[in-house]
Amino acid sequence: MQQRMTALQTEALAALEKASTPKEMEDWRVAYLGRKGPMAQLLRGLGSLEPEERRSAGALANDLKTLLESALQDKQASHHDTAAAAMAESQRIDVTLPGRPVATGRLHPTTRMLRELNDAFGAMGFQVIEGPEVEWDYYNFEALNIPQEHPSRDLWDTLWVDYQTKEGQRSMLLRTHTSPMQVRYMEKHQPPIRIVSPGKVYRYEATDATHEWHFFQFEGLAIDTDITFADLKGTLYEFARRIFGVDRKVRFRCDYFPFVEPGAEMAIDCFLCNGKGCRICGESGWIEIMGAGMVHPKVLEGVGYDPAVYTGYAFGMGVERIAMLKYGIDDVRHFYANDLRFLRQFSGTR
Ligand code: FA5
Repeated sequence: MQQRMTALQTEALAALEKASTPKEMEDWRVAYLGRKGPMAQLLRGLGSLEPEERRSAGALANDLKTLLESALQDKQASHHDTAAAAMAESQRIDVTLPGRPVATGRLHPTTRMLRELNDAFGAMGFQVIEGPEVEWDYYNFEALNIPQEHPSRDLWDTLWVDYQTKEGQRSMLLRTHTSPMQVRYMEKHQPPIRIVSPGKVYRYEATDATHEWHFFQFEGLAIDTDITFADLKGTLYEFARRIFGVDRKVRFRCDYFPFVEPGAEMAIDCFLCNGKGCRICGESGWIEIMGAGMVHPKVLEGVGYDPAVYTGYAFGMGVERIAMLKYGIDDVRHFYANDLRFLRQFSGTR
């Protein structure tokens, strides 16, 4: 019996020596320590021995079993250490290397300008509201006193969005200005009203240094009893002072918009030539930044307000034009050309 055990020990340890992968070690365990293996057979064979012999042989067999089990454990542990060391070596991280800089995002100049405008008018008591870019003809034109076939529709070259319904083809449009928000808001609210509405607008027109085919406008509307043109001018002077500082010159001139009466255009002296006349300002010395005026009685009646009781003013400015004046940008087409060299000059993140 003892000889069998010694032979088994020698053979098993020699076989374990050869096992080098976890799979081979597991195969070895099944072969030598498994239920059908020689160790199990040996233990079963103890039952046929005389009691005296059985006791000493049993102790030896248990010792052998413990020896083989711990030999396997040692082998598995040392394999694990070697594998971990190899992995640590192959995936080594050099903590002394300098880090890669993380690129910081910046706000687009239009976003910065919109936030400044919201802040300036917010401080003057205006509430900010937003509305849809795809709009009905009714809000973009009809309700603003611009009926079908009215020649003033030519002021805004329109991009149409046609779509099919069960009843046939219908048309919507990409709003040509933010003025539809005047009507949308007045329909749902009663005076007093003091709102501004920033948003994107689209026009089917050729581009140049001061004209894009899509740009942002910033609409303003105030309705109450006793609002006069002086309130409009006072508000816009205050806006110019807050955005451009006290030294900038402001000019109002008569202008025509079907939804205001009287109508005006506001211009700021050109940042590039300081009013002398250049390519940017079309040699006039002035850059037009907005249309404005007193809300037309027909627009008020259309939303159910009595023009004998309520008056109000409205204005709509070009946000990129304001940004051009404020930051000295000489071509509106830079804004959406996605040239990082241009965009990186605006470092603000607020
Ligand atoms: C309007 O769109 C009127 N809705 C403004 C208005 C509102 C008048 C309320 C009265 C009362 P206008 O088409 O002039 O008006 O555009 C307003 C401003 O948008 C212009 O002063 C200019 O600053 C800017 N703008 C107009 N066209 C372009 C363009 N193609 N590219 C960039 N900015 C433009």
